[in-house]
Amino acid sequence: MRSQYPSWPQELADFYRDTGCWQGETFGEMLRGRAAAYGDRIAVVSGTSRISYAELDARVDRLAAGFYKLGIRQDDKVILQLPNIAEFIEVCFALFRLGALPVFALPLHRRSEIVYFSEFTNANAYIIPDVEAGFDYRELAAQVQEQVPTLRHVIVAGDPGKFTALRDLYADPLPDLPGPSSDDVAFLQLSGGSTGLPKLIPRTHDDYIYSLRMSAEVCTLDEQSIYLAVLPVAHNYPLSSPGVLGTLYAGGRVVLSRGSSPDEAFPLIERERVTITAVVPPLALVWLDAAESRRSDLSSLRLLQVGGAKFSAEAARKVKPMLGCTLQQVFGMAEGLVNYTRPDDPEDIVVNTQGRPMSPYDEIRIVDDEDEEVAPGQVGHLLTRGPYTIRGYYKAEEHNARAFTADGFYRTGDMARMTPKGYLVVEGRAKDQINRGGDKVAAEEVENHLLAHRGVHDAAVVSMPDAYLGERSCAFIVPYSPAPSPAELKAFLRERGLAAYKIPDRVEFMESFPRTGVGKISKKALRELIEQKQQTLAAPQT
Ligand code: OOB
Repeated sequence: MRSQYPSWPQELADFYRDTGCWQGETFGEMLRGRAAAYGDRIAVVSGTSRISYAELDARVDRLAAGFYKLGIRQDDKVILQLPNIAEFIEVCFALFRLGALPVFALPLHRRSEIVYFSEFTNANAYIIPDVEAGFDYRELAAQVQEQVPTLRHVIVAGDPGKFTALRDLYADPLPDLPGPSSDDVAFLQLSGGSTGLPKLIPRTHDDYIYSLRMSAEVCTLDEQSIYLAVLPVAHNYPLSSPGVLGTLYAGGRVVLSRGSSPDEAFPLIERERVTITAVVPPLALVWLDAAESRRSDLSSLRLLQVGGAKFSAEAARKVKPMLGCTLQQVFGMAEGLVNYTRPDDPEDIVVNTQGRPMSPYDEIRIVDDEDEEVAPGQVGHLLTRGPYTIRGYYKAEEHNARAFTADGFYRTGDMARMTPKGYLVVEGRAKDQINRGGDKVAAEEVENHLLAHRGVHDAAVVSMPDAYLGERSCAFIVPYSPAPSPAELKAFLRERGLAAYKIPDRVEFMESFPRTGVGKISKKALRELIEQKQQTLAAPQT
């Protein structure tokens, strides 16, 4: 079984233990420890409920017992697709305690993604809300279950319909439940991806808890910290950088928000006296705009984290004057490495760089196309290795051989340079991905879906610049005759159950694709083409 989860070589694992990075603690133990230390202090605020550390710990024990009675065991995979509600945290820790692995789906994932995760991980349970943001997840679950009969349990937070109610599972705690050890994989996180099928990232208790500890330290979290989660907490950034788990690690308080608009977030910041929160660049722009016209008191906010996609220096400069708090740029990846600007860094660094690695044991290499290190300060491919960066994706041997160097460095796919002070500046991307305001779209995945349409002879998906999202996606199509319309193609992708953010923002038709010298489609030429065309286009395509 373990070979499905590539791991660190013994020598490095020993090193990370000897240096105290990995401390042999599991998530179950971590929560137990916090409950003992902070008892009645509020750990989680969600809607009208306020849950103390002791209550959270007790509820997690009861839920773990319920999952166990249902038949969920160590190393079982459970697709978790909950929004930002307290149940997300309870389910996570209950599964962690059992040694069952949550697979973190995003709220926007639909049939195509969920069926794939379920089949690929051989999951036996799927946990969903009833209706969220106008979408009935029970209908989605019914469709998924029809296609994947091995998905035995659908568990619903809220009105269960024909499925199992999460609230009915809480049972008397079972003593002596078998649990995982700290070097076991705790969950599977999603990769932003650049391949036809999404890759899954195995993170261990040891490595992830280390990343929480370092994140909490770098962000100077303590028991007084109040973290507001507005981004979907299944994502690595709001989950652990320092996010929900880092805040609980530090004994602080997590405030969960289902929405991220200023209308929802600002009153919560004011009411709960939030000290730190995390946004993606487009959301930062919305908040900056709204700060002027709204009278919410944001004075408690100490740190605004912006990450997931490049934040322009121009917007970065506005954060302090307009929101009254310090900006922290966060450049991270679900595979591991997280870089932060430090709260006491000078303005020049905070505005113009994407931070530096959080751990002294993060190893960074910046190399050319031949894997040779570039001269200091030059732009190159960013490679990394370290105590919380994975050594391979789950069940992806062939891909791993390309995505990692022989000595275990992860090829991030990012183009970056390092300043003399050791800060990274992201200069571009070599991977075939569109970063749509922090939402990652793997071009090949969308191309494969497009190729399934009988009017499509060939397809190439590229990014196009966008003032708000940073990038949007454009699908170039070589059609068969009669050519399908853009609306027809988009509807086709929706019917195939693809998440909405992956559906191309624009569709362009051409007779043949520009090719590179070796005959590959030249995506560079396509990007230039759409950029030129965009400059002459007035209205967006519907
Ligand atoms: C975070 O994680 P992922 O896995 O969704 O995406 C990782 C990729 C990076 O390789 C890079 O291409 C891009 O997202 N990225 C940034 C960035 N932060 C992420 N590109 C430019 N500037 C930044 N600040 O996105 C993630 C995970 C943990 C913490 C923060 C972000």
